[in-house]
Amino acid sequence: MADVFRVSEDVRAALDAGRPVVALETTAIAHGFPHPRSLEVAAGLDRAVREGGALPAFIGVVAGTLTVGLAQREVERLASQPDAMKVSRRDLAFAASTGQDGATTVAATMIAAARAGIAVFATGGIGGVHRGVEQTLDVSADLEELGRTPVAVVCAGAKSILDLPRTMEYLETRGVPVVGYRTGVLPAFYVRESGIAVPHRVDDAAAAARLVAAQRALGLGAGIVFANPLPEAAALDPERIEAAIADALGDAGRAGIGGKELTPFLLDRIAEITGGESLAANAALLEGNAAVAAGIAVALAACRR
Ligand code: PSU
Ligand code: MN
Repeated sequence: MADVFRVSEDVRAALDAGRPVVALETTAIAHGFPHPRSLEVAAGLDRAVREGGALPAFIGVVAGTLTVGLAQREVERLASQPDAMKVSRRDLAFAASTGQDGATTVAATMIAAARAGIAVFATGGIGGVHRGVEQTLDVSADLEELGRTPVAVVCAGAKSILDLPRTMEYLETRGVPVVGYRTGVLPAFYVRESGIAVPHRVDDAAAAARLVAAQRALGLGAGIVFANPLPEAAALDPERIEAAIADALGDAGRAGIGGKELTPFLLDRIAEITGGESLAANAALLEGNAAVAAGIAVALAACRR
């Protein structure tokens, strides 16, 4: 069996030297965008992190090895496989033992980042409590991971394909700080405001880094959600997107989609219904989050020095 875990040399060297590193996931790329758009999005994320002064560390599973700091050809390999396994916590050992390729979710990416010693991670939106949870018990493993793994996750909130009030309740129960980045309201991915207040707010990278440092110094064990609204210019019309989400949820129900297939199914349908507008918003918010994460990683490296 190949090694189950590997950190690339450049990421290892940066971490050992105390230089800023930002983890990036691969599910949002491989399953969130059609090829070859996925390649452009990955390149844009890489650039945004570097321009922010940090080293990007894409995370994914390559031939069974959970890898932190994928080489460009490995990112391209995952981004070219829309049917690569979607790997969350429960799938990691199976992917390793069978030598498969896999794109890691927020949960699996947090696990790898924490193990490598990376404190800051940028994604698009976290998973959450699904609408209809009373029937399905569908709660993303991302929320459990946030409750137990000390990695700060910069995201654009969560999509309203989810039950956002219940997602916030769950995060509170699991002791996860949800922190608005320059906002007091939880963003809802394609739109800047969900109408739900967040318990905490920071207004710059230095304040965010102090919070990360305090959370770690207290040994609380949980992650942190930094919720960063997407750029104004990229935001979609709230009524249109809600209608698209309602249609997509209806289609999923009729098609009997559930489990790990549900999130990618909904994202695909929303992209179709909005004629690709949702993909443009998704790409813009990923880049915005990568830039904010880089700023936090740089400030964190400075406050550790
Ligand atoms: N939400 C998005 N875009 C995504 C995902 C979630 O808006 O790409 C992906 C992330 O990788 C997240 C995963 O970790 O889906 C959650 O899947 P599930 O709901 O099956 O736990
Ligand atoms: Mn689920």
